[in-house]
Amino acid sequence: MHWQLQSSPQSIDTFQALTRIIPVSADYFFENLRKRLAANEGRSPGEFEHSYAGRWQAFEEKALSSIKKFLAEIPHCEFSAMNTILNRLPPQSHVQLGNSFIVRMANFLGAPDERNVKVNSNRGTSGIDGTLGTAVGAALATSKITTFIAGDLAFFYDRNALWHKYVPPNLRIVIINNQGGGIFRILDGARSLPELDQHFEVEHNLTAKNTAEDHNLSYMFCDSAENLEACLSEFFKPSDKAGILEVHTDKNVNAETFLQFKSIMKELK
Ligand SMILES: Cc1ncc(C[n+]2csc(CCOP(=O)(O)OP(=O)(O)O)c2C)c(N)n1
Repeated sequence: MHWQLQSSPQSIDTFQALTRIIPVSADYFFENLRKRLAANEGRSPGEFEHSYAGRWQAFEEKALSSIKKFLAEIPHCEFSAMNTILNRLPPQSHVQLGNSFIVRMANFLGAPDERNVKVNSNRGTSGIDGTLGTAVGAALATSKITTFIAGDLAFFYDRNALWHKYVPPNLRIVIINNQGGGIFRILDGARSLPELDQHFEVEHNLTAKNTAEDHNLSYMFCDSAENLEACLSEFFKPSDKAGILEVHTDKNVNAETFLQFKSIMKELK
């Protein structure tokens, strides 16, 4: 069964598996579910809350400490770079995530709560098109630093979004450049196909340097953890123009590191 809790009656059935829409808020639903389940078993609602939330939190802590240990041991790669970037985002700033592996990494790692960062994304049906255009619009609608984080293909697909006179100075673009569609090197199925390099990953050697020059944006390049730290100290400073930070990573190291991460997470179960 797949129940959806939502106040609007409109059906959004992403996975084509919806069996019921319950038109109430999640808070209302869970509060009442807990009371009723407790009453059925002759227990107090507090007891229910305690055992479930406690188990969840214990598991969360276990996962967080494994992720922390893993991040401390891995070489420079997209996972470590993403973690560094998320942890250096200016407090109260806005983030716009590109699709493909970027949004998945952000989902695994999370932005630190204490930074109170607002995270947006065109998740939709995972299109890598149009995300830079959305980020430019989002940055125009606020004076806060708005950081767009995307893979190289998503960035290059949509670089014409910078071709006008209104690119705002609060926009920061981080490109994690693994020279192609890196996600296909880690997806089961695609990664073992003979067409992987040429037709899925579509390797290239572009950098964003010329695009930055074309549109008068500042440009930084880094390819190590040390460079990245140094660049980030400058990158988020207020400036009179938008900027691009390009982070190069090695596709094979990325794939190995992610598979290692996956096996660590599986062992947690
Ligand atoms: C408009 C569009 N075309 C094609 C795809 C298929 N696709 C999914 S991920 C991906 C590669 C994305 O590469 P990149 O943005 O560099 O991110 P990475 O996979 O390296 O994280 C492609 C082409 C898509 N999702 N959307």
